[in-house]
Parts: sequence; structure tokens; C-alpha cells
Amino acid sequence: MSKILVIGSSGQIGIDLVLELRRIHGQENVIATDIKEHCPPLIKNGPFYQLDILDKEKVLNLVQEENISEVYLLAALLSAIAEQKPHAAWKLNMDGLFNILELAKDGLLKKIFWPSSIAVFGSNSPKTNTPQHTIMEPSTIYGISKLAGERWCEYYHEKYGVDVRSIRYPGLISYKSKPGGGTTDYAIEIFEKSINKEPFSCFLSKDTVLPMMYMDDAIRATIEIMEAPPEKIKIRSSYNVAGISFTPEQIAKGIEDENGPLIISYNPDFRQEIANSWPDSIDDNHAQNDWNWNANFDLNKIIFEMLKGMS
Ligand code: NAD
Ligand code: AKB
Repeated sequence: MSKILVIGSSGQIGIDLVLELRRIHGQENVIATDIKEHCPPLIKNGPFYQLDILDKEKVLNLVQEENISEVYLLAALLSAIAEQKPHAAWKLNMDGLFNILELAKDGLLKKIFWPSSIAVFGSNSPKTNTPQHTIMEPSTIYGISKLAGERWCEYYHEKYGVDVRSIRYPGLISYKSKPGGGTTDYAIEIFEKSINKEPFSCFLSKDTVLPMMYMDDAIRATIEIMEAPPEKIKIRSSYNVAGISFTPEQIAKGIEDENGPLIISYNPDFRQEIANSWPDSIDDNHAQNDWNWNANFDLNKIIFEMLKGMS
């Protein structure tokens, strides 16, 4: 039986995704891999290997030895870290993708999932209800790498028939694993501070609106796009998907209503400029029409689930 490979499985999305894929396909059929040596306890219930996505030969060997047919490629440097290490980010985000696209082009993989981000948009894109097709001039190295990756995905699909599927995740909110160094990470840290009754210094201004999504919605979107019949996937760059939009002040108020007072100060740093260049909200009509996408979690539901999950 062919198996599923998750690369970058120990990160924020990887843990939740591996758990859900194993629930659907069986523990032994979903192989978790990460450059980090140790398997996170939550995904110790199935196979795990240390793997560097940039080690092309090792990736090829694993794909052949384990009879892999589907890859979820999650290894990347996110927006804030990528600004600190632009060359390393470009190398990982681009070469990692090429290594997997090439395996699919050579007929070794049937299907690939590769995530893009709302970071593909820039200051010249419409800010509200940012459409699927619009001006895209990202100003971060992360956004540039994601936009280039989207173009390569479409190219490999058009030229070589590679079945690659992608969504532009908004900022994701979850508790099973810590976030990996993005601009939207404040919306997770704030829960930790509220639960520990510690003061929270927010690195974005209180009125910064960003598109966000609860992890359960993101995992469902990922699995739904991968399970959709190929003819339904009309966009082979990456689909806009929307959850909800809120500001630091709005989420702080919602958390206080549930968990009591929070001492919060707003101290914007370099991440403010990144956030300012991103949309306020996303129009995901194409995902809704093509493969029936719809988010379930509003802000109140997210706050409830996060406080429950983290306590
Ligand atoms: P993360 O940083 O939490 O996890 C990435 C994982 O990749 C880490 O466990 C890391 O150890 C691993 N990794 C790093 N270099 C590697 C290498 N050379 N080989 C193998 N593994 C390596 O990131 P995440 O939040 O889980 O994001 C996963 C993907 O989703 C990324 O492509 C990211 O751009 C995208 N995305 C995430 C969000 C979000 O809010 N989390 C939003 C939009 C897009
Ligand atoms: C980040 O902030 O870098 C990510 C993203 C929106 O891609 N959460």
C-alpha cells in the first residue's frame, strides 16, 4: 500500500496534520519527518524519521523505500525569521519545493500539498476582501518565496501534469505545537500569557487587522483540497481561504471576557511593517465554488477552544 509523507512534521501545522492524517489513513501509513532529530511526543504513535528536505538523495531514498505516493511539504522559514535570514529562507523555501516537484515530475509521487500564505500579497493589493487574482507585490522575503513557489507549482502542473495543490493559509491559531516564527504568532502567545497570568507585550499595534484561522479549519481545508477530484482544482498556483479577521485589541477583549483581566502593552517592532503590508481580510470565493470550502470557527469559538486546550 502506498503511503503519505509529511515533511516538517514537528512544526505548528505538522503535528495537527499528522494526527489527522493518521486518524484517516492509519498510523503506519503516515510517515512524519523533520530536520529536528527527536519526534515530538504527540506524534510518537507512528513512524518518524529525521530528514532534511534539502538532502535530495535521502528524500528520494525514503520515497522509494517507503512507497510514498503523497507528500505534504511543510518545511519552510516563516515571515519574521525569514527577514532575519533571507538567504537561508530563500534556499529552504525554494529548493525544498523543487526537490518535491521534481520527484512528482519523474512519476515518483501522485500528489503534493504545498502551503502558500497571505504573505503573497503586498501593500499594493486591495486590503479588504483581497481577491484571488489581483496585484501581488510582496515586500518580505517570505512572501516573495511563496509567490515564486506558487508560480512554480502552476508551471509544473501545466508543463508536466504534476498534481500539486495549495492554499494560502492566513495566520493559524493552535495549541498543540508552538508557532514557528511568523508575524501572526502574537495571537497564540497572548493565550499563554492569559493562562499564566503574565503581562503580555504585543509586537503589533492594537488596531492591526489580520486574516486568521483556527487550526481545525486549516487542517480540514488541507484535507478537503487534497481529497477533491482533480477536475475540481481549477487553480494550481494556490487558493485564497478565509477564516476570520481581528485586531490584537479584539482578541485581548475576547480572552479577558472568558479568562479575566490581561495586562497588555503594545510595542510594535519590525513585524508591524510586515503586518501592514498584508491584507485585512480575504475573499475565498474560488475555494468556496471549486471545492466547497467554508470555515467553521469564529473568534468566540477559537477563544473557547484555545483556553480549553491550553489549560
Ligand atoms: P513551523 O516553523 O512551525 O514548522 C516547520 C517545520 O519544518 C519545523 O518543525 C522545522 O523543524 C522543519 N524544518 C525546517 N527546516 C527543515 C528542513 N531543512 N528539512 C525538514 N524539515 C525542516 O511552520 P508551520 O507554521 O508548521 O508552517 C508550515 C508551512 O505552512 C510553511 O510552509 C508555512 O509557510 C506555511 N504557513 C503557515 C502559516 C501559519 O500560520 N502557521 C500560515 C501560512 C502558511
Ligand atoms: C506568518 O506570520 O509568517 C505566517 C503566515 C501568515 O504565513 N503565520
